[in-house]
Amino acid sequence: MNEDQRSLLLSSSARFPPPQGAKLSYGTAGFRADASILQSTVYRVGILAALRAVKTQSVIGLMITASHNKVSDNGIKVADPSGGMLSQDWEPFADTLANARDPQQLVQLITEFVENEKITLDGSKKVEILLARDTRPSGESLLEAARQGISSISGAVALDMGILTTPTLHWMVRARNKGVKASEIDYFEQLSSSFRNEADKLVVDGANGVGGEKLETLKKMFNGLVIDVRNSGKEGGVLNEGVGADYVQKEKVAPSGFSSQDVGIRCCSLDGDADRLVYFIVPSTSSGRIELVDGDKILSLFAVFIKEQLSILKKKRDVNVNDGYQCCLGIVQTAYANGASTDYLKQLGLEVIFTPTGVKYLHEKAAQYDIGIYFEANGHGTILFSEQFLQWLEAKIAELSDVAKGSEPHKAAMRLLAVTKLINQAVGDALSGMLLVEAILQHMGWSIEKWNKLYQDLPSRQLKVKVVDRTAVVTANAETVVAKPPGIQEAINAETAKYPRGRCFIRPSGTEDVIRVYAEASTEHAADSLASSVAKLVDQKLGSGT
Ligand code: NG1
Ligand code: ZN
Repeated sequence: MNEDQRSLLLSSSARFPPPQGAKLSYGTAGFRADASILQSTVYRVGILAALRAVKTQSVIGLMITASHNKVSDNGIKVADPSGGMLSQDWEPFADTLANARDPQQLVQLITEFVENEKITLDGSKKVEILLARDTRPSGESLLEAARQGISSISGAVALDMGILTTPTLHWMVRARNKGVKASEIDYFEQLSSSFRNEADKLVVDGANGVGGEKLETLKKMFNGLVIDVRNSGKEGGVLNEGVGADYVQKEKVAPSGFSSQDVGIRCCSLDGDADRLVYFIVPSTSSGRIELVDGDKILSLFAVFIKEQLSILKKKRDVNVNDGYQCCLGIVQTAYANGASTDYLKQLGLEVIFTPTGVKYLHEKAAQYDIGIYFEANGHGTILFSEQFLQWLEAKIAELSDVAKGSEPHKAAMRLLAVTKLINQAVGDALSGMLLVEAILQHMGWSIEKWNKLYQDLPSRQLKVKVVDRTAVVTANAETVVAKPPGIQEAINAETAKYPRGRCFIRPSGTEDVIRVYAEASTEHAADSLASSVAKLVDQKLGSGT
């Protein structure tokens, strides 16, 4: 590192002292904390993003958001050149950088890292970092901190994309690196042009965040589907408070702004940065619980649809389309997937794989298939198509358009092509996922009730427990068992064995300072009781005793 670069870093970092006594970690989805302590972290992630851009000689993205968390929180995550999450082998560097004590140590760490990674910092090549933020009030000043981090690396240029949904930023990074049109309007056009729907109605809870606002623009770009956006943030409600996908999924109640007048209408909720989506059915009485149609059911709907199109394509009826190509379809879930969904998918003959929580793991796994469908129960997920599959599909369409235009296999191939265009290939995206759900329901002629009856969820309950040190809990087997501290897993097993169809696991959250407890059993009462007895157990063994 030359002297100019060194002094640039020393002087800028002196303006961003780290918070005292806070240990920061990149976690499940980037850094997250109370916005008031994030300036230094965000500045440092700006540096990291610039280094990543120089290393890969590609466009990198930085998103400032705390997703479904409360409005006073914020966070930052990095989008890699593919549009996916930051490569996991750079996460340890993100952690050490964020926790560096002072400018000298920070520069020392960067010097060592660039040497190891063989990154040349002479500013000879310009690299771009796209910056965006959600609607949180702290976003603007944090974005400025990120910009200052970026400009501390010579040759790195920050481009402010303004307020965007998280998936839009990821999509833009991917598009820019592919050299195709990459503005927000291009994103809206890609979604709207691949979407067909006849007159129908959908009510969307925008979580008082960026998604509702963007949907108002997007919905003007297509005909047919009538979308009523509630909680768009303009009515004065607070982000994620009593609204949004996380609230609806965890509490299993209707978000504010919904009432018994919405009975019989399809409703869905986005989260604060519009990368999660859940549907729900409003109960006819005000005290009743909603019928939740969660990420697992969205996944199941997508899986059924894709499987059907593939099997139409394989049939030899109208034309010989069976060229021996075996499309490998994989379904990726986490331990939070409702047991009934996994049973259902397996019973369809599908291959179901589990990864730890966090879309970075699910995405990575799904990318190993020709078609990989992944979803977290909370509604974060997408469908990935391999290059090989896309080439095969295009060749198939060309062939069928010649010899069997308008045949069932031709139509099935065209439907699959439309899905590849509509669904976000970079990351889970509530807006594109929602349009795909709408298109599939229309194609199948299904109501939300019919869709919801694909299988019946097992009752489940999620709780969180504050502990002294959440890192004391180490899990194994895709987070389904506790490896450390000793004795806890045995105690969980003993509790679980008391309940028919009981299943229970605990894990440290990657985004909050808590241990999460998940329990499932044959009745609501049993799921509640299993969750609370395990939560008590965790509190006894690991809590502060207060
Ligand atoms: P943590 O806090 O690690 O459980 C939560 C979600 C994840 C994922 C991340 C990122 C649950 C149980 N966990 O992670 O699935 O969405 O936030 O937003 O919903
Ligand atoms: Zn989110």
